[in-house]
Order: sequence, then structure tokens, then C-alpha cells
Amino acid sequence: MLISGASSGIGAAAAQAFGAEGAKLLLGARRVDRLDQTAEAARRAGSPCALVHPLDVTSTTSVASFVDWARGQTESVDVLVNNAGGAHGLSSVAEGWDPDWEATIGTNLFGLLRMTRAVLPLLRRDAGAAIINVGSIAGRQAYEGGAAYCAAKAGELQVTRTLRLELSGTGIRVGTIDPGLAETEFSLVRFKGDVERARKVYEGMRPLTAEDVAEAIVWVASRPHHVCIDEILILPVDQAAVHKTHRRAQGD
Ligand code: NDP
Ligand code: 8X3
Repeated sequence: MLISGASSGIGAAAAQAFGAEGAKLLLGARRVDRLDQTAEAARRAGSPCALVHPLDVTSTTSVASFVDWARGQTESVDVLVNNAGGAHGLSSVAEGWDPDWEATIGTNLFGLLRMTRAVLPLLRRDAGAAIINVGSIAGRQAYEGGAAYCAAKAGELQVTRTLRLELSGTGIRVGTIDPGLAETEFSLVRFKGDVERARKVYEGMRPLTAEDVAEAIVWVASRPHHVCIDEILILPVDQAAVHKTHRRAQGD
């Protein structure tokens, strides 16, 4: 089991949830100290082996060195969770900033392509193998300030659908899990560490947790081998659509 972006949020929760199922884990992200914490939590949950290695999905060299390392740890990989990603900024197109666009598209779209291309030779060609991509409601519904992120996640959806066609006959299942608002470090990253602005995203509503999404990822991976869950949209009850979030007044 190989998970990108396992140093926090959904990736870290997925590592722990797969660990509880007894999975052996190969975990990547840029923050190795945080990866170590994830690995420790996964081992405590029941993983017999949780190993970490630095990974920057925006760099072809880093992806190649991560996959070389993975090849040294295991003969084959049964599940690849392409989770690394996130949004950078919330500016309109008119006020957009190249580094934010490049980071957003570079991680969520090019990172997904790079990781998949590099890991494919290691993926088992028998029943039960899976590529599970983490998309977003943003790939299905646009919102103001979301151009690069919505485009990247719409791209993720189409890459998933393309892979499903290209890998037909290999036994490898391919699917996407597309969450709505989940309270992780996502908004902190989007707003460049502005804690108050990040907190307001979830104010008055009950968002998904990283664990809610991780549970869905584990469920997809653990279906009978002839069953492929192609696409899941998983939203908080309080979020009926990207623009329609029910928020309670304080104290309600
Ligand atoms: P977090 O910010 O908590 O986690 C993002 C993870 O991605 C971190 O482990 C981070 O690790 C990793 N990451 C970011 N950039 C890179 C990179 N260049 N190379 C390798 N790893 C990277 O947010 P979430 O857990 O919420 O995000 C996980 C996924 O879920 C993302 O794809 C996000 O778009 C998606 N998502 C999130 C939603 C939400 O509301 N939270 C909703 C829908 C989808 P590090 O910084 O250490 O490299
Ligand atoms: C994260 C959810 O609505 O902030 O993908 O884009 S949203």
C-alpha cells in the first residue's frame, strides 16, 4: 500500500485506517517529521510495517527516487492512493498569481500523473490491485477563486476515467473519491497559514473529518476483487452543493 501526502489530513488518516486492517505501508510527503508521526500511529493501529520516504510530487526526480526506494522495500504494490494535493490561494483569475496556479496544478494534476506513471510498473497485475485518487467536489462544481483548483481536480477526474480505460484487462481497479469540505490542514495551506481565515471556512457547519474520507478509501480498496467503485462524491450533510452550506448561528 503506497500513500502520497500521508503527512497530514486525509492521507495520514488513510494510513492509520489501512494500518488497522493490517496493511504494510509505504508513505510519502515532503514533511518527513510528520510522516514519522503518521507511521508511528499506523503501527500502533496494527500495521506490521509502516515506512516513510521524502516525496515531492511536483518533481519528477523526487517521484523517481521515491519509487526507487519503494522498489527496494517491496516486490509489488497492491494499492496506490494518490492523495497528495491541495489548493493554494483563492484569488479570482483576474488577480491570480502564477506560483499559486503552478503549485495547485503541479500537485493535484501533474503530481497525480507523475506518481501514477512511476508506480504503475510496481502495481500488481492481478485481481485486487487498485489506484484510488483523491479528487474533490471542486472537480465537479466550479466556484469563484477556485479556477486552478477546480481545473486541477476536474483534470484528476478525467485522468481517473482515462486510466480506467487504459488499464482495462489488467485487473487493476481505478477510482476517485471526491470529498466536499473536510477539516484538515487544507484551508491553512490555501490561506498560507492564516489560522483565522482557515477556521471561518468551517464556521457554523459540521465538516467531514479526515477519518470519514479515509474510511471510504479503505472501503473502496476492500471491495471484492471484481468490484470497482469508479466514483464517489462524499459531502458533509451541511454541504448540499459547493455553494450551499448550511451554517448555524453560534449556540444553535
Ligand atoms: P492536508 O493539507 O492536511 O494534506 C495534504 C497532504 O498533501 C499533506 O500530506 C502534504 O504533505 C501533501 N502534499 C502537498 N503538496 C505535496 C507535494 N508537492 N508533494 C508531496 N506531498 C504533498 O489536506 P487534505 O488532507 O485535506 O488533502 C488531501 C487531499 O484531499 C488533497 O488532494 C486535497 O485536494 C483533497 N481534498 C481535500 C478536501 C478538504 O476539504 N480538506 C476536500 C476535497 C479534496 P507535505 O506538505 O508534507 O508535502
Ligand atoms: C476541497 C473542498 O470546496 O474547498 O476540495 O474546494 S473545496
